Amino acid sequence: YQCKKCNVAQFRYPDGTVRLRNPHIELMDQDILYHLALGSESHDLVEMFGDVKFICMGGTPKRMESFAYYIMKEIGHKLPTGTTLQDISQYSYRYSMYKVGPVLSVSHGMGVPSIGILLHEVIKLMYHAKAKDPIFFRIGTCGGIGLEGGTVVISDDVVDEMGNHYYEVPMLGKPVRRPAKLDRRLVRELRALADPEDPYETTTGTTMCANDFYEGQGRTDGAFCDYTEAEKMTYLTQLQSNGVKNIEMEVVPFAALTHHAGIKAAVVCVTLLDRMKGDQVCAPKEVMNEWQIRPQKLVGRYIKRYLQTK
Ligand code: R2B
Ligand code: URA
Repeated sequence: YQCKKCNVAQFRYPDGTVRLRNPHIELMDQDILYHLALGSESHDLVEMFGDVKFICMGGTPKRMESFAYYIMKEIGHKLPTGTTLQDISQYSYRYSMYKVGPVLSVSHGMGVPSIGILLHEVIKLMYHAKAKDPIFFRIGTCGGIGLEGGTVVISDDVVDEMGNHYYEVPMLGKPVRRPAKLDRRLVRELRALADPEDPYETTTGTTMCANDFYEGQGRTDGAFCDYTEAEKMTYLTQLQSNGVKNIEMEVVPFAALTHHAGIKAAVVCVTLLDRMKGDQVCAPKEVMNEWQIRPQKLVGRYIKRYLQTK
């Protein structure tokens, strides 16, 4: 059933472990998580990942490595002496994955297909590992609409470029739609963790997921452009009046596939620019690096609180 309060489909086993909506998996001799360089027979997934509680995803391997080190410091996790963090999925040459106690930090690449593949495999990983009530976060970057660069946006609703609230995947030649919904309670909890002393704004709103960075986001600085600056501004203004606060490229499958699996999930992104003022991402590297830590701090605070109250 679907929880009225939090929006999430309750599709887990009573002990909180992840159930798969796929009868084939348990009939297979082994399940190879190809893009993670892991397998249900080649690895003891329960031993390796059974204690995972938080899966944090973001676009780049480097950012997810630094998040792993950041969260290690925050939760006071110690590595065995003489060891460093290892990229568990190193030999997939696709995604990077780091584990720090109950936290997994995984890169998802850019765009819908890339995060879609990762979600299939990470959800199966949680199933094989028998992890209990895992919570998924996407900590990312985005373009803001009427928001200064460096603003943190917690997504409370999700749309695609056509204004749809679902993820549509062609299966066997037919389109299948899955509702793209995020956990409302988690949005409130994250928002409450924003520090009023922070020298930047943390807000909530609708996030639009685009399939392209340039024309798909109404930019005029791509290799091609068939509309005018005025038409672009009309479009962005329209989005703004529909409650869209930011544009990125993964939120629809992220919300839809976690919801379909009955997994609590949230998306926290920092704006790299205000799209009402321009298209080019031109903030200096150091400034951008500081901005990218902001969603990590908020999610880090959530994880820390959660572990302290347990
Ligand atoms: C935000 O940034 C990337 C594009 O630059 C994309 O992955 C996203 O969602
Ligand atoms: N990521 C996006 O998808 N769009 C932006 O404008 C900035 C980052």
